[in-house]
Formats: sequence, C-alpha cells, structure tokens
Amino acid sequence: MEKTYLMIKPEMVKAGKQGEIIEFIQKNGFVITNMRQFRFDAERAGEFYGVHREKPFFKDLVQYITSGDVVGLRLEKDNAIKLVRELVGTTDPAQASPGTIRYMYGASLQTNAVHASDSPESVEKELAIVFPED
Ligand code: 3AN
Repeated sequence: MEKTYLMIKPEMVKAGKQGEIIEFIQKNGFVITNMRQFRFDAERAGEFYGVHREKPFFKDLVQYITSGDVVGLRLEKDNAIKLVRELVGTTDPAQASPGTIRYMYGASLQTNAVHASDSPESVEKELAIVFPED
C-alpha cells in the first residue's frame, strides 16, 4: 500500500461539504489512516506551499488557505499518489473531467476544493507538517 495526503480546502469546510468528499474518497477504495481538521497559521502555510514561494499567487494562496479550517487526510491504497490525483482532477476546475472532485466541487484556480500531494517527496513533507506526531 502506498500512502498519500489529501486536504479539503477552506471553502468546502465552510460549506459543510467535507462529509460528502470523504465518502467519495472512501467509495473509491482509499483507506483513511489519519484525519484532522485544523487551521493553518501563515508560517505553516508558507512551509506547506514552499514550492510556490516565488509564484505571483503565493501571497493570495497563503491568505486563502489560512482563511478557515481545512481537513487533512492520510490515505492508503496501491498507487495512491497517482490515483488520488486522477480522482481530484486538473488544477483549473474548468478543465476538469466529469466525475472528478474538482469538476463536482471546484469553482476557480484558487478555490479548487481539495489539494493532493504530487510526489513521494511532497507526501513525506506534507504529512510531516500536518501529522507531526506520526
Ligand atoms: P495542484 O493543486 O493541482 O497540484 P499546484 O500545486 O500547481 O496545483 O498549485 C497549488 C495551488 O495553488 C492550487 N491548488 C491552487 O489553489 C493554487 N494555484 C495554482 N495556480 C494558480 C494560479 N494560476 N492562480 C491562483 N492560484 C493558483
């Protein structure tokens, strides 16, 4: 089994959609091995999105991701990193395929419902930030 990290973003938690998204993930065969609702402070958010530090949207991204609670999930499944990104869909919800989370719930490049780790390195980094006790 491979592990990965999925995160439900603030606008989805505010709208009370976290339950639906969690159920969808489970129906697609992912096992939840840890889960936590929390709010990022700016420093942790900057660390989490460190690869985007030089991007023009970085400041906005940190502001947005700290604007409310998120739900972080550690997931396990064979080939989990690739499969969860397929289930999530493209960064821009307008380009996302029907049946993906961003097609169903995404509204914009920024408010795109969920985050999913994109490599084994980011899985390790992101899980260590969100679940430091593990
Ligand atoms: P993904 O979440 O699909 O892996 P990344 O890693 O390229 O996409 O981007 C991380 C996050 O930064 C996105 N989920 C989105 O919220 C935000 N983002 C990416 N590109 C843009 C953009 N052009 N304008 C605003 N926000 C963006």
